[in-house]
Amino acid sequence: MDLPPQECRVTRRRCDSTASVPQFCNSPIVIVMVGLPARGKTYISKKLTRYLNWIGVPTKTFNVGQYRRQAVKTYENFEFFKSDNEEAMSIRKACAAAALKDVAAYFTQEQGQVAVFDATNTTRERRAAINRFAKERGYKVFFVESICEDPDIIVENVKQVKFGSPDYVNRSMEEAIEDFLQRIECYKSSYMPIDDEKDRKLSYIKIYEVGKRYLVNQVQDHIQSRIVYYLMNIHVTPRSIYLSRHGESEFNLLGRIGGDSGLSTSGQEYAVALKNFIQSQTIKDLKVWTSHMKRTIQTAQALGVQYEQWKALNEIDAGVCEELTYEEIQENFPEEFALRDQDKFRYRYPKGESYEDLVHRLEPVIMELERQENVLVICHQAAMRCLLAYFLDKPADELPYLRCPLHTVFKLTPIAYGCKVEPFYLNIEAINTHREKPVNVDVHRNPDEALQTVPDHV
Ligand code: BKE
Ligand code: F6P
Repeated sequence: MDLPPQECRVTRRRCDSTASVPQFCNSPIVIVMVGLPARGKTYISKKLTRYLNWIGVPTKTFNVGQYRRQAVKTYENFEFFKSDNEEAMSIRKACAAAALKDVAAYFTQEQGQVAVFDATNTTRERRAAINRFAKERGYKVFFVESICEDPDIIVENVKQVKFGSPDYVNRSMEEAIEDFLQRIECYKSSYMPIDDEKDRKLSYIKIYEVGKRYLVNQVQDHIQSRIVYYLMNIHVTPRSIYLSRHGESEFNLLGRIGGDSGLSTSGQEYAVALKNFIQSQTIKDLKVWTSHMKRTIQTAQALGVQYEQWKALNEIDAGVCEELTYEEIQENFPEEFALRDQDKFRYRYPKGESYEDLVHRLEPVIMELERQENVLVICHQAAMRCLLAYFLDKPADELPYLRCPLHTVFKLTPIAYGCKVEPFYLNIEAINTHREKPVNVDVHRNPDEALQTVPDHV
């Protein structure tokens, strides 16, 4: 049987295929979570999804628990999860099937590339069914199993995330813990961990005790290798990450972008204010990172502690527009100026960089931030927007417009599945360098509109 050549995802080149299942040049991947309840499956799913989206791989999590809460509006107690509860069992099966159907729609209709199937998937039958579903459609499957027996970690999980779940509204913490521990028991009799021998053909990573040990098997491609690397670098030790731009620079005062100027008088005052702020926070083993640019190094020097310079943290390279004001760019390069407003994330300055380039340059910084504990990163407007977008899960179209005013520290603290963000304006006046997305991007019709800005602190 002759089938038409399949269109290649991503590159859009065409490649030949004669098989009866779709043969993508770049097959979609289903990441299948495996493990008892309260083993961090949702945590890993959400975090991995956020990372993959940030590096430009369209990814979505499908949490079967959410489908179950849609199907059964009020959760009574753990008895729903008993293996002999046939009615509940058929509802749970239907929910898993509905979620899988949505996975397929995500790949075919929404250009998704990775789907994270977040459910317990603790039986070999269930995993085999998912595998069949995927193989029939030409998807690759990668299992991520979390194995953890530490009772303190499990109770802490219930306290941090399960207690706040819709299942336990109007229940006390004690009731929630009690019920959830019994819920875990319901799964134990049928749980078949991924087996070294029986499952030797599957692609998987088994994570033991929140990352103390790993077992990796049959990694099939680049993305799976990135996933494994990422999962081997994350940790759950409490910590905070502080993000700040350098103090106001001489070029900021002149409205010029890029360059390598030093701090203005007000910028130097900020460096001192930052030192006092950091001291007031009493942070254990704080590491300080800067870029290779004078303005971040001068800001760090005022702190009087060791710092590490990262070239990857340098500001976006504006190429031929370096050292110009926005007005001068609009005058000298009107087409370029208009193009940037049309797609600020993908727009690349001639002989310079785009925000997309910047995200790729910053990926090793993010990976190392995942490995570290308390870190203060002193960087630049565009670089800070990219880092912030990772932590706050902001999409590419919002990223270049995130507000990162001068003289303001953002304190990021992981909580539950996300990240708490607290901005601290250190009360040293500074120029506003934020340029709004113009309401009307057709700059030829109304050239002034593209230059409108609003102050940061209103
Ligand atoms: C690196 N993790 O691999 C990891 N494990 O509650 C494996 N119980 C597992 C985890 C993290 C990294 C994350 C959580 C968790 C867990 C066992 C857990 C977790 C952390 C915060 C909120 C909810 C779950
Ligand atoms: O104006 C300060 C600055 O850091 C410039 O060096 C850089 O080109 C610019 O901000 C990035 O912001 P935007 O992408 O909004 O132009």
